[in-house]
Amino acid sequence: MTYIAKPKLHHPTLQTNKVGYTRRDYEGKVSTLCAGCGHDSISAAIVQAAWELDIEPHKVAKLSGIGCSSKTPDYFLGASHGFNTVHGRMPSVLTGAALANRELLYLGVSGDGDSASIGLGQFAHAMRRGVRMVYIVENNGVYGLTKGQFSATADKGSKSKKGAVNSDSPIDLIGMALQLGATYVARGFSGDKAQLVPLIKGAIRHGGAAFIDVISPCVAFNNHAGSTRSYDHVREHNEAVSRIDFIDLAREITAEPAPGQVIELPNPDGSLLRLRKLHEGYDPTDRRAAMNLVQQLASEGEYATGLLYVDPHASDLHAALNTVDKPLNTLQADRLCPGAEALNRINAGLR
Ligand SMILES: Cc1ncc(C[n+]2csc(CCOP(=O)(O)OP(=O)(O)O)c2C)c(N)n1
Ligand code: SF4
Ligand SMILES: [Mg+2]
Repeated sequence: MTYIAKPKLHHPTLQTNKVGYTRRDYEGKVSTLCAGCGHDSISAAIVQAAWELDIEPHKVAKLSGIGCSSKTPDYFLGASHGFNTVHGRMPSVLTGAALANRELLYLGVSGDGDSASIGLGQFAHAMRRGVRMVYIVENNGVYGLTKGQFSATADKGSKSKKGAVNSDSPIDLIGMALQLGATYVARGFSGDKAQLVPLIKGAIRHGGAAFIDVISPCVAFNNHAGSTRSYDHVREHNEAVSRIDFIDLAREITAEPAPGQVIELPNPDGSLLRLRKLHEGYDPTDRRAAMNLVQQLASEGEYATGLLYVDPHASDLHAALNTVDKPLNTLQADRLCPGAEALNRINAGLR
């Protein structure tokens, strides 16, 4: 409950990370979501990833839309910047913020209703423009906040809690992100934290648009037999294509996994993604192969999870627009005003 304040006192022996924070410093308010909601597990994974990566909380901006999922930024990274936008509009507000200040880490949190219905256009343009962000959709197949209507990602033929059958074809945000040019595309499951934390860490260190679709069961409205987003169904149909290890800059690489089944991909900052391939011959740097595999597994009723595609040389919107290398609010008059001579030249060029 948000009115219950978390105790501020920490045990003096709590472990701190390299920037001096304990894991608790990355938490937010007490969650108001239903007990057992998958979204709370995703918040916990974000807390874990940010703490382990030694991210300074004041250097993060978390933005969301409207929905139970979009409420979650209140429950993690309490000392970070936050903005709760209008339903489906997180990507455009985030794009503006990211262009104004390129030094923050941008976390966009959304729901399947927020991103696959009202915000579908916004989602598409953020992906195709390569806005550098971690875009997480907490995908439960329903509009949880408005009491369980099917969302646009609900599978055709799946049943609502009251027994209604969904007659519409689902939108697969993973397939769309791949097609639209996202450079880091992953799917996780809120019930598999061991897989989700490294997926989030890899996305944080990625140099472009990173999209993670996290299947996150809604225990209130979509956790029954006949639902394809229930904990039981997802556990039975979860097909991991890879196991990902995230190796930070200074971490020593210890046990060597078997060669042939391992791919090592460097991030722009020198940290490393190490993927154990679980699918024979699968190449996570081949966009078309990723699209084929995702579709093939979907036609068999399986969810492909893990890091599905990554472009280790991704660039972002700032590079495409050749923007200034400093946050706009730090620019002084000498950089903001080019002077009369330069203005005259520009004006002359437009005549
Ligand atoms: C412009 C607008 N239209 C509709 C709504 C009503 N509404 C609130 S949340 C929501 C859907 C939320 O679903 P999702 O994004 O999947 O989040 P969840 O609650 O399932 O996590 C809707 C339709 C709204 N708040 N604003
Ligand atoms: S209604 Fe569903 S999505 Fe919303 S908090 Fe409850 S379990 Fe989670
Ligand atoms: Mg939803």
